[in-house]
Amino acid sequence: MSSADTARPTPRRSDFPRDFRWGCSTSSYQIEGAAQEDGRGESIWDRYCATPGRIRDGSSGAVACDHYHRWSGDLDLARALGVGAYRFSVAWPRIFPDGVGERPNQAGLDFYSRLVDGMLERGLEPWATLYHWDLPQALQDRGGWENRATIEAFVDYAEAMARCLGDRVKHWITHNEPWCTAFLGHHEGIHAPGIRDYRRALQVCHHLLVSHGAALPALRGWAPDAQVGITLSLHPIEAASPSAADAAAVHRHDGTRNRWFLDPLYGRGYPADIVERLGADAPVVLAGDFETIAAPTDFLGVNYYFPEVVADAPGAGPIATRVVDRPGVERTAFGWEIAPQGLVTLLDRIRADWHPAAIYITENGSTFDDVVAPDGRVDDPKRLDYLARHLAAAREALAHGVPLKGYFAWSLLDNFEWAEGYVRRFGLIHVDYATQRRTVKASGHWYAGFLKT
Ligand code: IFM
Repeated sequence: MSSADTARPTPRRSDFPRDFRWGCSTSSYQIEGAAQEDGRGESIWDRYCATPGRIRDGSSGAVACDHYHRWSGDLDLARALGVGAYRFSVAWPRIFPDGVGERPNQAGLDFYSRLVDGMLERGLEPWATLYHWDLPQALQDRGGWENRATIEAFVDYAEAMARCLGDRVKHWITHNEPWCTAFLGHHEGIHAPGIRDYRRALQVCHHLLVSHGAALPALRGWAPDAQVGITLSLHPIEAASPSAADAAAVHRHDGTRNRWFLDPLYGRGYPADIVERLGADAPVVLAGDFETIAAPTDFLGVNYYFPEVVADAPGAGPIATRVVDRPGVERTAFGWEIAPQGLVTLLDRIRADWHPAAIYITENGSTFDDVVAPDGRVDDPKRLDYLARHLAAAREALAHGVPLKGYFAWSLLDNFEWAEGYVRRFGLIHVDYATQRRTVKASGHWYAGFLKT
């Protein structure tokens, strides 16, 4: 048992290097709303949400936190928490409503320009993510990420953003969690665009990775002094039992969850054991693709939420593994296991196996059923505890020599949690969606206090 897993550790900011980045993350579709304003085009999430039964509460991001109109107050709140960095994403359909075009939509560029200026005025370092899942529907109509032409469209979009913001944004993330786009969106079908086909998901995944590398020259060209990376959702994978079959299942599962992304990004191509297993389902890879994917980056963004425990499951899906619930462990309201020590395991392993120059935790957070008390306060002891324990885990990883350079809490605000709608609240700040009133939760006050120490 390490300090991260004991009751509630008391990490202090002074335990971390002085230049460690402290921030909060959000994403465009989850907070902005204003889905039809200033020339924004339709995104795949607008279309997906309009299909009955897709979203648990039947909602959409059409209004969300109305951040498009309330961004200034939201940045004030971020500043008041004491974070030094703010990670946001750009809605591609605000920039190219049809996905492509000769000229970007000026009103869309202006919005992000104002937003970035607002951050800089408040001493918040802007961290821009280019793709956090809101693909223009017009591109989906032409095959979406399955169509190789979307890579080129992404590069043009990346260039438009870097031309516009490259003088002020010094940290760029090409993609957020390509695993989710590819496999939740095209295999499990529980995210937009709602396709269920493993082979197609693998091809989508390949195009996402190629587009990441293909966009780097444009970003570096227009923002030469910027740091550029990609954010992955990664998990430590554990065996459900000591059996050899479960150990082999762990290796396969890790092969699709973690190695499938990290190996090509760090110059090794796709893992041979998985390619062999996929056979004819393996993606079409063109000459030069692996060189493109492996273009050097400045940092790796890691989103950590939970470990996965897997068992061998012959016949269950393409890699014959089954995720099982470890009994008797603490969980968030989403059912995700709370395992701060998993963060240490994961970071140690990334350092040992892929040696990134710098790692940022670009998301980490939890959802609980928060309520506003009659006195107007939101007491969320479990989220506070989660945060303190994960910061202690980050401290432990640093002590092991992991090149961890920053931590971004997910999320600044409660927001639209994709297929779960507004049922799940991940914010350090509570949002009353009927009134758009913001209330800093106890966990937010705790984070602010931590940042002041
Ligand atoms: O809300 C999401 C976010 O968009 C991507 N990472 C995980 C979060 C919680 O599910």
